[in-house]
Amino acid sequence: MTTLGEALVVMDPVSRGHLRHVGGFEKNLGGAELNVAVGLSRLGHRVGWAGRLGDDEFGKEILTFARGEGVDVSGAAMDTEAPTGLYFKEWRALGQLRVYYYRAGSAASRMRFEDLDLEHLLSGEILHLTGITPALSEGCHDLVERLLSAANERGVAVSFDVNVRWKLFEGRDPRMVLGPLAARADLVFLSDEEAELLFGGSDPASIQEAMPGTRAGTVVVHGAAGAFAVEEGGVFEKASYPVEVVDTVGAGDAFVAGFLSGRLRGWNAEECLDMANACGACAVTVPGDLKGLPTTEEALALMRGRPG
Ligand code: KDG
Repeated sequence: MTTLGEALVVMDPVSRGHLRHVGGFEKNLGGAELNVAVGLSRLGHRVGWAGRLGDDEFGKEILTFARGEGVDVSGAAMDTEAPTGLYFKEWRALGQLRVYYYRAGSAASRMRFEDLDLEHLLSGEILHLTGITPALSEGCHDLVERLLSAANERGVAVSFDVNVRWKLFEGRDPRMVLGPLAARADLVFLSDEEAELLFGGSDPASIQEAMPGTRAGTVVVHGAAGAFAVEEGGVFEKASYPVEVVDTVGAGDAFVAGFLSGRLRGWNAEECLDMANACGACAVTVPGDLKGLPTTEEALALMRGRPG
């Protein structure tokens, strides 16, 4: 399976409070699609990540890290004229999270459909994309549209995590950009808020009503309490695993990795949801966007009631 998107350096503050009062940062890595790729690799799958990185220290760090995690990065391009993007997290009072992006004009925002190695990207059973990429630039929006068409034509299943990043949509309506893209994916992941935005409701009945207007065979809505999947065969629900929450950023990507892992193993929707919840639960117990992504053994231990 393959994925494409922007990988970022993540600056995690060493203390809570406004960033102007924070004395230092821990440098980590993230980017929704990279998180999913690393998650799938840890779960034992062959996965390729494609993207564009600055030909700088951070870009080299991301490549080295992804390779070390067993992710195929042969679809990654290096840009000598634009930097690798980064973002800072800020944990305000009461655990409220803010993010500050330094990714405008990044190497990834300069990705173009014409530069893609389509054979490589469409070589797997599933291509995973997110709503972050089309928000990066007009060129990236065009890339996602054309990549979706190519995957649809070739019969490669597209997984699409809506992942609305409001800050990237200033002055634009995310519904206009993300709605038509999500409608062309075979498997769609949404939070409650995103389901309200694109499907007009976050309950199974609203999803069931909206689904015939889309290509999706499976729509998954996930939140802190649990998740449900809507398919032709019905609605399947699974509650979350209760764990000590340390950092929720990246939990959605861990969930997606778990669900896709189930799919690649040929599991049914309930089993996929269970794996997804277990991966999400593991991820939130460790600080950082992708450090807590579990191995298969760790996820299965939680699912079998034996956290290891
Ligand atoms: O889902 C986690 C991601 O949001 C994070 O790793 C960074 O991709 C990112 C983004 O655009 O916010």
